[in-house]
Amino acid sequence: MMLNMAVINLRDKQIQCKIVYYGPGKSGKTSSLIYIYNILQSKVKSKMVVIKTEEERTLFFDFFPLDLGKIMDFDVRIQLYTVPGQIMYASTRRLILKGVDGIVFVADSQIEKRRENIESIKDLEENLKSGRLFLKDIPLVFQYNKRDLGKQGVTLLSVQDLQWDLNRFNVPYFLTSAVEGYGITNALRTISKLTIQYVNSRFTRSKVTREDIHVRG
Ligand SMILES: Nc1nc2c(ncn2[C@@H]2O[C@H](COP(=O)(O)OP(=O)(O)O)[C@@H](O)[C@H]2O)c(=O)[nH]1
Ligand SMILES: [Mg+2]
Repeated sequence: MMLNMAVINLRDKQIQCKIVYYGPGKSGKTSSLIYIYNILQSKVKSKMVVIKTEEERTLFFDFFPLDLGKIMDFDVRIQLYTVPGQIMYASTRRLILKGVDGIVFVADSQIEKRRENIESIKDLEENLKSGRLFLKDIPLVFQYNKRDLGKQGVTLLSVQDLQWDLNRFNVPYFLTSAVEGYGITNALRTISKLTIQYVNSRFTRSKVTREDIHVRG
């Protein structure tokens, strides 16, 4: 059996976990990652890689969450990815979800984005299913983003509406602004903890054999 999960690097004694920022186009996924990249600087291991398409920036980088503990005896390295939201990039979204260990769903709080948020969470579930994964099994948190727009007179979805529409499994949610920079680190910290627990329990519960591990190095 191939475990569809974290990569172990035996030489460096690292386990690499993958967290994907998912959501509709323009909800603030890239902005959230850029914000995180800037505040994490000292812990960031790699350069940010930007995959620029005509309309969107998709990117990833990794960092060491040094204060969140180890998995077994291994150092944890977390990779953060965003997906492109546009319809034309459906295959890219599926690809980026391969081997996902945790998800931050970035919803756009603007009232006119209600349908797009709902469609995006359905799209997420379907894309996971095509990789034989189920949303209920994977660590997940929500960012209800762009809360700052309320001050500018933009009508926002209420937390209740967002919860009702999106958060079927009642996982943690955070009111965030990628522009003003609040809520985002809390969301990251929570998903990092949940992801480390999840990877840990999967490694310790299953009898891991060599084929289960994508050995690098
Ligand atoms: N007011 C406000 N604008 C935001 C926020 N997050 C992102 N944006 C803006 O929304 C647009 C799309 O953001 P981007 O991060 O590229 O969205 P992505 O498609 O989900 O990656 C950009 O113009 C951002 O500046 C937020 O929290 N508040
Ligand atoms: Mg983007």
